[in-house]
Amino acid sequence: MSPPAATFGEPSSPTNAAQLKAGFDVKPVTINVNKSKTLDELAYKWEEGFKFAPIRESQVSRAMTRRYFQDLDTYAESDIVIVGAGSCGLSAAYMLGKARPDLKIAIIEASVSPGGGAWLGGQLFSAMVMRKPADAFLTDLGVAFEDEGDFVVVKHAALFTSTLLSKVLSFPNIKLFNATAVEDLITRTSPDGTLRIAGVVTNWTLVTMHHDDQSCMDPNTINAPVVISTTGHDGPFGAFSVKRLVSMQQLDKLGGMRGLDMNTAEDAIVKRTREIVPGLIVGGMELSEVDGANRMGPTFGAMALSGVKAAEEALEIFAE
Ligand code: 48N
Repeated sequence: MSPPAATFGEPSSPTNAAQLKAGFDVKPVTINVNKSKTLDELAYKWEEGFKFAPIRESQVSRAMTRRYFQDLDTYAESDIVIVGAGSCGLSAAYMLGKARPDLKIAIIEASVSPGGGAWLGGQLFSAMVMRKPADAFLTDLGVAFEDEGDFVVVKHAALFTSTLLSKVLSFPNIKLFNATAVEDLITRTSPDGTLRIAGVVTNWTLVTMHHDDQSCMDPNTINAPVVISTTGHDGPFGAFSVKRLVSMQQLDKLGGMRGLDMNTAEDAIVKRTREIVPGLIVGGMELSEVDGANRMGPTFGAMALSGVKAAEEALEIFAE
């Protein structure tokens, strides 16, 4: 049975071209593909023959799936996996993207929308405060701020996060897999019993959230010699890797995040960002859970600079 004839208006597609050649009764469809226009050429001329270039739904599906599954294949072996695309994880990615364009970096973010807690400053207020010297990170990133002496203020936290996100996503060697959760760690144990983290175990976040009511939804994996975990302080998804280290008896217990003390918290988080176990670097507020550091509340300089430090720790491993 010959394939259904393409009715007029159906755009030609590779299938049609092949069918045409093979003599199927597919009406030749010629389309006047608009050359790209400038916005000025388009504006206010909606009635003068405005028309989107034709498309076939399968072309959209193939454009998305081909690329996604190619990315899964490419990043199945990554050099670095960053778990959590909050302000710390994205800052680490930004530093690594700049320093090592040769490294393959996968960012795994459980939420559909990356950015973690950095879309607002505090109590849903817009402005974001960063204490100096974190203004150096904003300057490097190209984010404007108001200088208030010992601290600076970005007019909207979303300006910082969207700028950082756009810079990170523009690196050709970095791939963000959002709506994807890390639900375990890949481990290797050397003959002397030393455990090394060797990658992550992933699943769609919506799947991860339903393991209690759907059985046997096995995960996927990404191998990587270095994992940077920045999953935030304890919450539904937070402090993931350090809690997993406890459950696999690599840590006795978590120190638990202490009360709010800005002056203590930010220095501690940045200074202690480090490789907790071979192959696993922890930064940002996840670290407060393992070390029992204070929380800093609505100031974000430590998140950016903890990301800078986490990147340095990773670069040292690759420099060896
Ligand atoms: O923004 P967060 O939660 O974490 P950080 O450490 O980047 O920034 C913390 C910062 O926003 C604060 O908490 C501020 C400074 N307040 C401090 C205070 O005292 O209150 O981002 C963590 C990201 C989120 O986007 C999560 O969705 C994601 O990590 N995530 C995961 N992604 C993948 N797999 C997981 N298992 C996972 N767990 C969390």
